[in-house]
Amino acid sequence: MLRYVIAGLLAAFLGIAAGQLIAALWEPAYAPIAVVSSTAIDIPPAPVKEWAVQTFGTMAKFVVTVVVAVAVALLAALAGLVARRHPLRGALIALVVGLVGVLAGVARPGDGAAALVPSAAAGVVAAVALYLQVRWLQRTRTDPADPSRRTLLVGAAGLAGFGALSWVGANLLMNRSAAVASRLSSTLPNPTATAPILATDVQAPVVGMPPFVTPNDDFYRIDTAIVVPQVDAKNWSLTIGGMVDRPFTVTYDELLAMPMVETDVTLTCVSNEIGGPYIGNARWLGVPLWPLVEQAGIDPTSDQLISTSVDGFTAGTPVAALRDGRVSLLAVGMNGEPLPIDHGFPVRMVIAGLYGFISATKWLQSLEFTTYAAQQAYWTSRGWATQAPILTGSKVQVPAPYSTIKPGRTAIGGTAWAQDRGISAVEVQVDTGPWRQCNLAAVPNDDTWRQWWVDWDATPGWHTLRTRATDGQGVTQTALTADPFPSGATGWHEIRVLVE
Ligand SMILES: Nc1nc2c(c(=O)[nH]1)N[C@H]1C(S)=C(S)[C@@H](COP(=O)(O)O)O[C@H]1N2
Ligand SMILES: [Mo]
Repeated sequence: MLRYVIAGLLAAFLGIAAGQLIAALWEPAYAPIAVVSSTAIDIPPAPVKEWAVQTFGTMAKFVVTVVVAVAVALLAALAGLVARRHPLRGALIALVVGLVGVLAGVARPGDGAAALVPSAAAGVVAAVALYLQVRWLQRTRTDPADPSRRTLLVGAAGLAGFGALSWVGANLLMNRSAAVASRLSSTLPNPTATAPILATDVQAPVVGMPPFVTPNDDFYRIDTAIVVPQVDAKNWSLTIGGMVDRPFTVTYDELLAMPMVETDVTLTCVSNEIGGPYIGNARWLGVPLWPLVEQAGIDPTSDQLISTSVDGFTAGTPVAALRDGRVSLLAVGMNGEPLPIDHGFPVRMVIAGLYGFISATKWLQSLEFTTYAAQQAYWTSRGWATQAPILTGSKVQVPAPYSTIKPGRTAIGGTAWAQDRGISAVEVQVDTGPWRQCNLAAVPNDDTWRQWWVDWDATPGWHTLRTRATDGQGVTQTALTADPFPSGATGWHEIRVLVE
C-alpha cells in the first residue's frame, strides 16, 4: 500500500517539477504553482478573502499555496492507491489533476493558450511517471525475488533527487529571469549633479593602455556568492537601523525618486597583489549615502556601519570615514546602465578610498549602525583589518611584462591610484638608473586612478622597469613589501622586458 502512495506522491512531484522547469525556461508567469495559486486566491467570495487577509496578512498567498499543495498531495496519494489495481485509472487521475492547472490557466484573463502548456505538461509527466512506476512495482512483484527494500529506496530516492534538481533549477532560472526583467525595465533618473564629460586627456597617449573607464563586462568581480543573488527590484527595500533614533526603509522606486549624483570612482580589492588585476574604474550613479542615513539620527557612539547583502555577506565601514565628506553612494547605475546583476543589482554601496570588503556591498539589503566592539563583518571575523583605506599604488602596464620590444624611443605607461587623496606624482626607474618623473594624464577627481607615461630610449638587453607613486598629500608609496592580508599589499611594482 505505502509504496503505491509514495509512487503517487513521487509522480506528482516529478510532474510539477517538470511543469515549473518548462515554465522557467519559457515564461515564468505560466508556472503551474503560480497559475493555480493565483487563480485559487480569486475563487473565494469577497468576505472569505477579507477574513483571510485579516487573519493571515501578507501570509495569505502562502496559506493558499499550502492548501493547494495539500490538496494535490492527497489527490496524488489517491491516484497511487487506485493505480495499484488499475494503473491506467490512476494515471488518469494524475492527468485530471493536471487539468485543474490547465483550467486555472484558462480562468486567468489575458494569458492565452500558452499559459496552459506547463500545467498540461505537469499532468502528462505525472501520469506517465505513475504508470511506469506502478508497472515496475508489479513486474518486480511477480519476480521470485520480491524487490528488496534497498532497491525500492534507491529507486524512490533517485526519482526524488531528479525532481528536486529540476525544482531547484526551475527556481534559480525563475529568480534569474525576474531579476533580469526588472533590471531591463528599470529606467535610471537623470542625475542632479552630473559628472563632466570625460575629456580624451584622461587617457595616456600610449598604445596598449587600458581604457580609463573600465567597461562593465571587463570589470573585475569579487564576491563570496557561488550563485549570484538574483534580486527583483520590485521586491527590494533597504532598511536603515541599529543605533539610530528613527529607523526607516526605502524601496527601489523611492530611491530612484531621490536626487542622484553621478561620479567616477575606482574600486580596488584588498586582496589585489602588487601589479594585480582587481581594480576597475566606473562612473557611478546613485544617492549620496551619508546625507540619507543621517536622517535616521545616528547615535554618536556608533563607530561602525554594517551593511548586509541579500546573500548574508556583511561589510563594516568606519563611521568616521563616512562623516569626513568623502564620496559615498547608494549606487544604482554603472557606466550609464542599471547595475549589472554581477555587480550588485539593484543597489550597491560605493565609497571612495576604502577597499571593497569594508565599503562596497553589492545586492545591498540593510544598513545597521553598530560598534566594532559589538559586531564583526564577514572578512573582519576572518582576520582582515577593520580600518582599510586604499593604499597608494601604481603599476607598469606598457610594455607588457616579459614582452620583447624594439630598441630605440618608446614609452613606458601605467596607472597609479590613491583614491580620495589623488595622485600628485609618478616616477619610473629603469634598472638602477635615476628615478624619473612621469607625465600625468588628466583626472576628473581624486577618487579615480590616474594614467601616466614617460619616454624611454630602450637599449638592447633585459631591463627592469619599476614604478612608485606619490599621493595628493605628498606621501610616496613605501618600498617595504607586504602581503594583501590583512590590510592591503605594499611595495613597488616592477616588470622585466627584453629589448632586441
Ligand atoms: N554582497 C557582496 N558584496 C561584496 C562582496 C561580496 O563578497 N558580497 N565583496 C566585496 C569585495 S571584497 C569587493 S573588492 C567588491 C568588488 O566589487 P565588484 O565585484 O563589483 O568589482 O565588492 C564587495 N562587495
Ligand atoms: Mo575585495
